[in-house]
Amino acid sequence: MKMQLKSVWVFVLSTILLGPTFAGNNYKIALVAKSQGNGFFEAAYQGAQDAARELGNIKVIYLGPSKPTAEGQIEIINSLIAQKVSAIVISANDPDALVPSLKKAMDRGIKVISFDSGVRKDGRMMHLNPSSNALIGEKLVKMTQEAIGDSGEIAILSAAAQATNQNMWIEEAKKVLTQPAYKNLKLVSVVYGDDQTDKSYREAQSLFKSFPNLKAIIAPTTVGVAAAAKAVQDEKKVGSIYVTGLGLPSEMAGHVKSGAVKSFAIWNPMDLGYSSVMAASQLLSGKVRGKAGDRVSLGRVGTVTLDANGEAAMSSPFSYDASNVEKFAKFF
Ligand code: RAM
Repeated sequence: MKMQLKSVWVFVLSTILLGPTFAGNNYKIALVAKSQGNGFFEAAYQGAQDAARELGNIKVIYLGPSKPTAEGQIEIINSLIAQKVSAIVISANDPDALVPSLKKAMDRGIKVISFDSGVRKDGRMMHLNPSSNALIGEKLVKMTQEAIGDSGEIAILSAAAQATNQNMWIEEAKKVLTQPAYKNLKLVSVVYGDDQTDKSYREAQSLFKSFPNLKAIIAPTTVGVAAAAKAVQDEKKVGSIYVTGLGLPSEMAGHVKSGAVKSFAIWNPMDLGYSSVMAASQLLSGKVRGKAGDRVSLGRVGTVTLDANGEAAMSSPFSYDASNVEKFAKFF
């Protein structure tokens, strides 16, 4: 009896001193994608599960609306508040529209972090960018120049019109295009495929019709870049129109082989999901509060420091071409 009482006290004391992590409580973290059926987020979910296994005290649930809309995500957020999840890790379809519901979540003690596509500063505790936005913008323009040379008409095929990440990258790419080295690359149109394969494909076809001299499509979305490359192949435009952008090696290998794509880039989406859950767990333990200067450990990926906007970037974009695409296609 004496022994039993002692162990009860040890348990109570360790709970008070060490917090819920060591008291055996499980945290439920919701990973919310822009939409379902997108291989990028499925890969991020795999990484998120790796982080949960490594941490041991976390369960990750994966959700996303059927279409990449803010309304769909708001419904999901409201149900996560009702379920009393511990944290929401979300890639936003709109920087502003989710803020009221995410604020409500934070008021109820739920930790909120955006990853991939950001939420406005007051609607989350921190944001994890995959990479530096400026670097991504530069990479997109450089890959275009490598494909078509110094001059020609180019168009951008984006995801949803309100997507925070694509809009930032487009803004950065436009800045790069004003540099003297790129002055003859003429951006003629920006269109939106909403991260839907069919719509992206049709938007690419309309670009071919509207701009007969088009030489390149930049698609900073894994869904859009694969759909545009397929349209180039189907319409027998390989060699006259090149597609580049951000893609998954597993979805792009065939398009590199066909010649529709010379090169494209991406970061590791599994690492991004892993890092986001690692960051969420630091918010849950109280080690990170989302303040400028906070150092956030991303486990095997490294450590990042939050800037004045409560943001950090995970790594650099990596590019793929015929020399390495097959090798990475096995992973994501
Ligand atoms: C799509 C999504 C995602 C983006 C990638 C590059 O899968 O729009 O948010 O990061 O493309």
